Amino acid sequence: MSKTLISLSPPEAKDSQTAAPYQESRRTLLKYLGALGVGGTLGAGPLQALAAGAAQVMLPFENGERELVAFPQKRPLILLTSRPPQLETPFSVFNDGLITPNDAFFVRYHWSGIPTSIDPQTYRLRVGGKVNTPLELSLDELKRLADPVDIIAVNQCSGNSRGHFTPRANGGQLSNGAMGNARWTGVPLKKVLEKAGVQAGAVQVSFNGMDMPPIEGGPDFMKALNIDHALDGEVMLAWAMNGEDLPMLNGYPVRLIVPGYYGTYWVKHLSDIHVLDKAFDGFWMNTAYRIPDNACACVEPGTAPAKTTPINRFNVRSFITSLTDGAKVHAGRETVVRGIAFDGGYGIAEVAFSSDGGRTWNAARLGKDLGRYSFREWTAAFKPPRKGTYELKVRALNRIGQSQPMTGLWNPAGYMRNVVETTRVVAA
Ligand SMILES: Nc1nc2c(c(=O)[nH]1)N[C@H]1C(S)=C(S)[C@@H](COP(=O)(O)O)O[C@H]1N2
Ligand SMILES: [Mo]
Repeated sequence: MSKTLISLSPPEAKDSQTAAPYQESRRTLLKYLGALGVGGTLGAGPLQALAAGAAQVMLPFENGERELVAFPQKRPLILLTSRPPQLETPFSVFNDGLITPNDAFFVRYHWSGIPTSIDPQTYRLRVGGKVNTPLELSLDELKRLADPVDIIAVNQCSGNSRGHFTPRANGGQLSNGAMGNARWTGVPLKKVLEKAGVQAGAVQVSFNGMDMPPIEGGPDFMKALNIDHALDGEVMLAWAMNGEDLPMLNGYPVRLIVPGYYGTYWVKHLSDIHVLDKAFDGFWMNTAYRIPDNACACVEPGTAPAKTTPINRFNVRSFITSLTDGAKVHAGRETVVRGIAFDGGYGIAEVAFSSDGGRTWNAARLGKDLGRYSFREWTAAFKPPRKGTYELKVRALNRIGQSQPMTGLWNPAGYMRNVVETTRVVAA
């Protein structure tokens, strides 16, 4: 299976952006598999190698066996589907640093008709609809349209952690790796829309990328934002991620960045921006990516919501990254536990840590503030007084008082999971 996957979509155009990385990544995979050796241990979060030498992992839920596969420009990542590519970041990566490396960043697509080589010379971004001057911008023109801006922001899939829902929710059975934090460089969408001149009566702006459904009649992946959101100065058209061109699979050459909002809005390979005088009514806004329209975005497990609304901002989440389930610690000795927290852009105010299953909580120490859309590091001292099993929990609070539920909330699509996570460790 891996063989088919890594040879997926070989580059056609020699001068394209993708040619070298495609070859490079084949070598990387071979190197990686070699390095794994017998009994290949990944040291990878809650993941354990399944079989000797096999690049496989076991996610902590039923049917959680997955292959690790290296796609172009990517290190081996957890394979959910190959057509379209859907790759999850091994959780251990989140303990390596607050910024998720480009080659470890998760990948999500809806249709298999993805671009495999894009010529930056002929690429054009079209801006049309209710504007005074429709635009057709080359990549260079876009880069020179305004002073470039940088933002560190988390991109998280609506279905991140879906595999952990009880009862199980339909959709890609992901663990906690469909998220990542990167520094994005580009220009504010506002500047582009101003250049085109938004006409009075504009209501929404729709976004389309270069990928296409492989079957006729399949709804093209398109998203929309309200006009005031599109003009807020923060929504951005990015061409760089952590100081490099966007990887092909993360939206080369340009993608939308919608800070604090679920990844579904972060349209990749952006080709068309359309200003509308009414709400966009495409499938991916009107039917898919909707949540129960109530305060918890949840319903009684197994039931359907009476009313839904488009998914929007992240809720609050936090994770322990330095210890994985089943890890061993020393009784009577202090361990510094570390992790990450984030929310939809209000900023993390507090992180609380418990080593007794949530009976008592202590404030964790917050790390450097990289901006309110970024992962925030936290650390907490943990000194298990005696031998035995300890249930570690972490709970974050944002600046507007939102926190995380102690038991998981449920919705039919398995979106927005943000239960207080539990890590069991053994002191010996
Ligand atoms: N063109 C295009 N953009 C897209 C999608 C897609 O299918 N096609 N999927 C969206 C979804 S649901 C998510 S979660 C993010 C994932 O971004 P990533 O693949 O860079 O991690 O891309 C978004 N942008
Ligand atoms: Mo997503």
